[in-house]
Amino acid sequence: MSVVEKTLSQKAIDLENEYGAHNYHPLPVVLERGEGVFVWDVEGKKYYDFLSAYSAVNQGHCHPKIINALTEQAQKLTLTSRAFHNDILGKYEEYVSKFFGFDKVLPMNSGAEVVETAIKLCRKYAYEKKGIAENKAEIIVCENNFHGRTTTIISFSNDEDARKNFGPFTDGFIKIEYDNLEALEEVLKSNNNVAGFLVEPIQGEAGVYVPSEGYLTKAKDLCAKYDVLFIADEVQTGIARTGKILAVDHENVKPDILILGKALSGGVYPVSAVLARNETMCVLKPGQHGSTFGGNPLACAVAIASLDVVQDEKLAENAERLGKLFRSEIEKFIPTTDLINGVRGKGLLNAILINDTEESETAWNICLKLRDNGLLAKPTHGNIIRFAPPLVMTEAQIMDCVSIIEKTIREFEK
Ligand code: IF1
Repeated sequence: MSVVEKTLSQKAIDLENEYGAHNYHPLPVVLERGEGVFVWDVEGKKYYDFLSAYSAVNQGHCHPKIINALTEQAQKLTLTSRAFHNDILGKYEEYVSKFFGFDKVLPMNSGAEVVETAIKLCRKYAYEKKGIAENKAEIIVCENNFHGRTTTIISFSNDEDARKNFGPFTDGFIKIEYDNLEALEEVLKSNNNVAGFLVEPIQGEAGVYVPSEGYLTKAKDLCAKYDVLFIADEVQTGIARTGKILAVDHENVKPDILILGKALSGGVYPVSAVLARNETMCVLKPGQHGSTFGGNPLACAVAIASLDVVQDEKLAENAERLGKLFRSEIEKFIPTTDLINGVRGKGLLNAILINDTEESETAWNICLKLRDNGLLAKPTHGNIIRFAPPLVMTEAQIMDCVSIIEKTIREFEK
């Protein structure tokens, strides 16, 4: 190769830069293949994936059972729209409803779509079943939330990058501090127009912020007391990621509305879902909500296989066990370095806190070094690195990853 010739990676990056919108700042690595907990770049270098596409690939890359379900269904029937029935939608709806213990499901595609769907459902329920005056419904949300990118969802974000110059915004949201029950009750007590409380059981984008023990139980109780729907966004925390099938299961909380996406398809295809009891879901009548691709045969086949894998391979139990091991290993390491302030998380959704400012480049530079050492992760904010490997990881592999992380931090100290 002559010195002027570009690497395959650089060519791919240049193409994205030239022809793609610049709405992302990816880590410079170009992947072409994935299998289980590993991905390979175009030069053939192998990495541990420690992001799992933001917890979409919980079942591991290209899981053979899921890929089989996809290819088999793809050769039979892919899309009918909801103008007609198809022979797998009902099967999937029964499977997913029973799997999570709800009466009914409403299938969509992306995470943002199901957050939108939940908001619409919650509002409609408030007007038609609770008697809130039209256009007066309010939904309580939390500071530093991340629920997606639509105009309505960013209306209640407090991330300036996500909001700036995208207005005008949607009204009807009240923001309170996360993990603060007094703030929640204060609003519930003083405002009769509250229809719902939308919350992430662990705040992912905020830096894997785990609320105090009992927060979700008490928040749910408060919602019940004031007749307000408790809406759990488990797009990132759901499907075994935190060591239980749902993160709310750690506190035995049953949401009134459950929002799922990402790993519902094992990262193979966009599949998302809203689940609720009959009384709530039945406010939606034909023509009032929908999606061309929502509930399509491919999505149904993929989602059934993805949930089968979670159950058959006991991924929740594995995440719980390996998560504890990971945090205890990192905790042992922390006193030996000045670079890490702490580790937190649940199951295999974890973050390490870097001893530097939010504006610093330290976490980014550590991620570049981790990449060089064969492990891919991405900072959230300048001083937090999220660690979320596929849940099919083995104990030996996670110990290998711990040593890569420790070695990288050591190199960094020099
Ligand atoms: C991106 C973060 C993770 C989510 C929750 C809904 C959605 C998401 C709790 C919307 C999406 C993604 C989107 C992704 C980055 C990523 C993310 F860093 F931004 F916060 F996972 F932590 N509810 N989260 O986390 O789902 O419409 O994207 O399918 O590139 O924006 P979507």
